[in-house]
Order: sequence, then C-alpha cells, then structure tokens
Amino acid sequence: MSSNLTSEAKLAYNDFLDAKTLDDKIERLERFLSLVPKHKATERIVALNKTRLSKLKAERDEQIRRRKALAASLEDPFTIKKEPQAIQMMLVSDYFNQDFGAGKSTFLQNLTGVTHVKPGIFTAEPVVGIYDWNGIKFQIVEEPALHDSHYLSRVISGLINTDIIALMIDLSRNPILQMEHLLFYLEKSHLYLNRQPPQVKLEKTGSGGIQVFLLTKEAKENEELIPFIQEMVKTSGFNHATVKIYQKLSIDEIEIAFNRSVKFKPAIILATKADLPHTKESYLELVEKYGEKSQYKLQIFPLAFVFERNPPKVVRKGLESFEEKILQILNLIRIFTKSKKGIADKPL
Ligand SMILES: Nc1nc2c(ncn2[C@@H]2O[C@H](COP(=O)(O)OP(=O)(O)O)[C@@H](O)[C@H]2O)c(=O)[nH]1
Ligand SMILES: [Mg+2]
Repeated sequence: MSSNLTSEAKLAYNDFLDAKTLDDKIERLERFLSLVPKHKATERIVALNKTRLSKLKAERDEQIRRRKALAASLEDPFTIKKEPQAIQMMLVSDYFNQDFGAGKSTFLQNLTGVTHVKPGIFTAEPVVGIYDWNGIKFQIVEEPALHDSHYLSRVISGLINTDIIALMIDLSRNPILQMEHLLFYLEKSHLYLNRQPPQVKLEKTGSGGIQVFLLTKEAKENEELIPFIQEMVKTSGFNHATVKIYQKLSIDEIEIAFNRSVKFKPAIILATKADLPHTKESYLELVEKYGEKSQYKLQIFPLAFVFERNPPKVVRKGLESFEEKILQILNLIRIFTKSKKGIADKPL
C-alpha cells in the first residue's frame, strides 16, 4: 500500500482485505476509496480499486439475479418437482369448454386422493397428486388443457420432462377431433409419442464435410437420399460430421433424426366416460385410428368413474392392472429382494 495514504485509509484497506461477504467487500472498498485523497500520486490506486469495485458489484448483481431466478422457479407452479423414485405421469386433454372437461381432475382425485382439486372446474395451473402401488410411487400431474394460451409453452416443457404422457380423451365427444388437436400441439413442439428415435448416429468432426455411412442392409436402401441427408445435417448446423445410418429412413424420419429440438415420449390414451351412451363407437374409432395396431401404437384404456348414490361412492372401471401396464410400457421390471422371510416390502 502506498505511503501517500493516511493511516485511516490504510486501516480501511486492511478492513476490506478481511471482509468475507460480497456485500462487506463492496461496502469496505467504497469506504476506502472515499478516504483516498485524489491526486497524481494516488491515481493508479484509485483506478485499480474502482475497477475492482465494479467487478465486485457485477458479481453481486449476478448473485441476486441467480437467487431471484431460483426463487421464481421454486414458486412457478408449472415447474413440478419430480418425486424421487416416482413414476411421473402427466394428464393432458384438449380445451373444449371449461364446464365439460375430459375427466383429468376426476382421475387425479380418485387415484391419489388429493382434495384441493375440484372436478368440473377448469384449472389454469398444474395440480399434483401421488399414490403408492406395491411400493412404487406414481406421481400424477393434471396439466391445464392444451390450447393457444400464454401457458402453452410451460405445459409443453413439463411434458418434455415427464416419464409418460396420458392423453385424456372424452368418449362422449368426437374422439378423433380431440386427438388431432392434441397431436397438433405436441408435434408443433417437436414432441413425438411412442416412437423409436431413428437409428442414426451423428458425430461432429473437424473437417471432411458430411460423410454418410449406410451400415446395414436396410440402410443401404437410402443410397439415393444421401445428398438430402447431407443437406439436412448442414441445415441443422453441422459443416463437418460423420453420419452412421442403421435403418431405412423415410423423409419424415430424416427430418426427425436431424432436428435437434425433437423429443420422444412414451404415451397412452385414457378414454374417459365410457359409462355414457354411445361411447363404445367412439372407443372403437380411437382403437382403429390410434390404437396399438395403428402407426401411433397407443395403448388405450377405456375408463369410467360412476357415481353411485346409495351408499354414495365412486365405482371405477378400466383401471384393473393399470400400473402393471404402465410399468411394462416404461420397461421397468420390479425386482423384489427375496429373503428367507419372503418377499421384501419395497422393490430395489
Ligand atoms: N359420466 C361420467 N362423468 C365423468 C367421468 N369422469 C369425469 N366425469 C365428469 O366430467 C366432468 C369434467 O370432469 P373433470 O374431472 O373436472 O375434467 P377435467 O376438466 O379434465 O379436469 C365432471 O362433471 C365429472 O364429474 C366418468 O367417467 N363418467
Ligand atoms: Mg380439472
């Protein structure tokens, strides 16, 4: 420290060196600067410490920004904390009329017992419930209906991070129209359901342009598509890369394979209100167009929650072995530890 400084300024400087927190450092450095007489002999010290001060302030601004962002994400009802070890299923339906929902709240309430959700009332925010099935937790999330709303992109980000999407289709309305609406929003967001990612490997290289290798007999049928594939890879932002292809590809698959925003999700259809008249026809239409034998390969569960008066209770149908089927779709096999006492309570 320069001898041009008063002893008060020197003390203030030492104080600054001792400061632990960012706020203290800033405050003490400001005090030190105010105690330095400004003249030729101190100008370097002043300049140096002013720069130091702005850097500390920038750090503090960044810290505040991060803290705010974290707090906002914790408070954001659309950011759903995944329950550890649980299978998370998100329920979505199309938007029809807020008095005639597809049955998401009814389903959520019946399976998880949440009480703060009101069937028959439109929810503009996700509602979460959880239940235990043989030691496996299922976290069910009711999302607001998919439509052109200001929260659409937030619903979509939720769907991208979930384990499985349940499309809730009300069998008492036109089921095909509902599916078309849902798929429109999902595909617009590059979210593809129950579909294997195309068997293609892309590796960035430093030079050599786009090299395409057709590595299986089926892949060799893509020969004439090589120039198109090269163009697609370039358009998606790579100038030099090797592309290994293991299957025959359609134009549609090539697009999906090289679009970096594409996501794949397992999905099912929960076809609701199967107790109402004329719903069998709707169900059969759904199976024909979107069922397991169609190109969409969606497993469809016809469901009914029937409200009985005497005694008052809800009888639910269509959910027998529901969880097993979900686990199968997700390829999760429950492994129970067997001991001399028998089967353990909790799966590994
Ligand atoms: N008949 C019948 N009505 C149902 C069934 N499930 C739900 N509902 C009714 O459909 C309406 C909308 O249900 P809700 O769960 O609020 O749908 P959401 O808007 O998708 O959450 C309510 O009046 C429910 O009582 C069902 O399986 N059968
Ligand atoms: Mg609801």
